[in-house]
Amino acid sequence: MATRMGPAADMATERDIGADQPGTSPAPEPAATEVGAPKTLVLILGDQLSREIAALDGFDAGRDIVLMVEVAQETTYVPHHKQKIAFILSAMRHLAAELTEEGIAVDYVRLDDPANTGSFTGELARAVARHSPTRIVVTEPGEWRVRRMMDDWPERFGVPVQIRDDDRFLCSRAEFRAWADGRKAYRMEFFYREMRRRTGLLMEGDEPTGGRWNFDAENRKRLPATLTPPRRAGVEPDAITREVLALVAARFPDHFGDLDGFAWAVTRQDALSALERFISEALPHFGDYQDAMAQAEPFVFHALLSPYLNVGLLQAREVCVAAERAFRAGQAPLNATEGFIRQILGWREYVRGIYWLEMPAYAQTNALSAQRPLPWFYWSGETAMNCLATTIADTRRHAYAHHIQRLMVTGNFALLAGIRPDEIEAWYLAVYCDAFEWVELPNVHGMVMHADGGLLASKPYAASGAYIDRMSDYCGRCAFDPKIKTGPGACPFNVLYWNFLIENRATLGRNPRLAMPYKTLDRMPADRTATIAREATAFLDSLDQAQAPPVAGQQDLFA
Ligand code: FAD
Ligand code: DLZ
Ligand code: SF4
Repeated sequence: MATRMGPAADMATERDIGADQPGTSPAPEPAATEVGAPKTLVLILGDQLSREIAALDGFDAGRDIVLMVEVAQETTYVPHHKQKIAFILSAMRHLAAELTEEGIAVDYVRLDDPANTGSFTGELARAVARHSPTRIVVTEPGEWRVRRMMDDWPERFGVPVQIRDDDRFLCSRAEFRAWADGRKAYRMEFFYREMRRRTGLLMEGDEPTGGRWNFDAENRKRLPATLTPPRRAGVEPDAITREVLALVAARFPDHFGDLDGFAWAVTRQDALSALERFISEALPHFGDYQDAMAQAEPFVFHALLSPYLNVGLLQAREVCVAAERAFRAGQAPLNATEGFIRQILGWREYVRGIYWLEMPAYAQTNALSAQRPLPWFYWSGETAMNCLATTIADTRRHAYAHHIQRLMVTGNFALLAGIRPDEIEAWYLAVYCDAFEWVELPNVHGMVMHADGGLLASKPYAASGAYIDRMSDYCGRCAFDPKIKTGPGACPFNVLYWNFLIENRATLGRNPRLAMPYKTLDRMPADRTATIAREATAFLDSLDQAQAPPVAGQQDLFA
C-alpha cells in the first residue's frame, strides 16, 4: 500500500494553513543549529497525543519546548462523561512522561495547579511569559470552536503562530475540497471508492478486491444465542491513571457516567495491543454482526478503537493496513475486512471532510424544524423503552455504545421525536469517550437528524420498532411490543415512525428513497392515520412533561 495517497500525493500539503487564515501568520522553519535560531513553543492538544503529530516536525530538543495544558474550559464546554475526561487527561500525562523521558522539555500544566487560568488562551499567555518563545507551533485543532480561539493569538501574544495541517488523516482538507468541488451532493460511497483507489487498500490493480466495492448486504445478521463475542481487552489503570481517576471523581462528581471499570488504554503501546487483539479476535466476525445489538453484549464484535484513533494513540492508516494484512493472511473474511476499512477510510475521513468544508454554517441548519427539548431520560436512562434504557445504561457504564445503538436507538428516537439538533448534539458530544465535534457533528446533525437537508445522507435513517426487533434481543425484555402498531402495549417507535413521515411530508415526501413508505402511508385509511397522529402526540407530550432542562453547568442534574 502507498504511504501517501497516489494521485493526490504530489499536492501541496497544508503545513502552513495558518498563513492564509485570518489572524495567524506564517513562521519560517528554523535552521536546526543556528545561534539565535527561533525558540519554538509547541502546543500539543489533548486529542493530538501522537509522537508523529505535525507540530513536532523539526522539533529541536536542545532549544524548543512542548506545552500541554489541562484546562477547565475543555473539561466542561459540554458536561463530558467522567471516563472521557479521565481518558484524555491520563493519556496526556502519559505522553508528557514519555516525551520527558526522551529528553524533551515538557511544560505541563495540571488541572489542579492553583495558577491555572482554565483556558488554552490563558495558559498559552502564561507560557509565553515563562519561556519567551520566538514562535508558537500547533497542529490545527479538531474543532471549529478551538480554531476560532486561535485567531487572535499572534496579536495577543506578539509572536507568530504557525498552525500546521493535521496529517493524521488519509485525506487532507484540501484534497476533500477538491473532491467535493462542483458536486451537487456528497455521497460517502463515491468518496470511499476514490479513497480505495488513492490508497490502494483492498485493490487488485484498478479493481476492488473481490470484484465489489461494498459487501454490506452480507453484514446484517442478528447475533445468534450460540455465539459469544470476545471479552473486552481492558487495561488495568496504572498509578498515573489512578491519580487522574481520583481527580476526576473529586472534581466532576456530578458529570454523567461511571468511573468504575475504567479500562481504556492511555498509551500507544496499550492501544496497539488493543488493535492486535481486535484484529485476531473480533475482526473475523465484525462484518456479519456489524448491525447486531444484544442486551448482554454492549461491544458485540466492534473494535473500540475510536477513542485511540481520535486522540492520536493509533493512526488510521496503520489500523486499515492491519485489517488488510489479516485478510491477505486468510485470518479475516472479505466482508468483515471491507466493512471495517470502509468505516475508517470511508466514513471517518468523509465526515471530517464535510465538517471542515461546511462549518460553521453546518451546525446552524435545522431542515426538519425539530424543536422538542431533549427528554430527561437521555441523562437518567429512566424509560420503559428497553432499547433506549439499555443503550443509555451501556453509555453511562462504558462511555461507549456501538454504531447501531447510536444510530438506530438513541439517534432514531431523537429523529422521530423531533428533538432539537443542538440539544441532541450536545448530548452525543458529552457522553462518548470518542466524541469530538469534527466527527460527532456530521454523524448527529447529518446522519441521524437529517438537519442538513440531506447533504450527508440521501435519506433519514428512520425506522419503526420492527428494525430494532430484527437486529436485537431488546424487545423480548421490553414493556412494549414491536408487533403492536397502535393502542395499549404498542412500541412507541411504531406510531412515532409514521407520525414522523406525516409531519415531514412537505420536506421528505418527494424523496425517491422514501417513495415506498409514503406509498404505504397513502394507502392507510384516514382513521388509522388519525389514530397514529393522536397517539404520537400524546406520547410526545408525556415526554415533554417528564423532561427537565439538561443545562451544562447545572451539574447536580447529571448525578
Ligand atoms: P467500529 O464499529 O469497530 O468501527 C471501526 C472504526 O470506524 C471506529 O473506531 C471509527 O473510527 C470508524 N467509524 C465507524 N463509523 C464511523 C462513522 N459513522 N463516522 C466516523 N467514524 C466511524 N465516532 C466517533 O469517533 N466519535 C463520535 O463522536 C461519534 N459520534 C457518533 C454519533 C452518532 C449519532 C453516530 C450514528 C455515530 C457516531 N460515531 C462517532 C461513529 C461510530 O458510531 C463510532 O466511531 C463507533 O461506534 C466507535 O466504536 P468502534 O471503535 O467500536 O467502531
Ligand atoms: C476533551 C478534552 C478535555 C476533556 N480536556 C482537555 C484538556 O484539559 N486539555 C487539552 O488540551 N485538551 C482537552 N480535551 C481535548 C480538546 O477539547 C480538543 O483538543 C479540542 O476540542 C480540539 O479538538
Ligand atoms: Fe424498543 Fe419498541 Fe423493542 Fe421496546 S418494543 S425495545 S421500545 S423497539
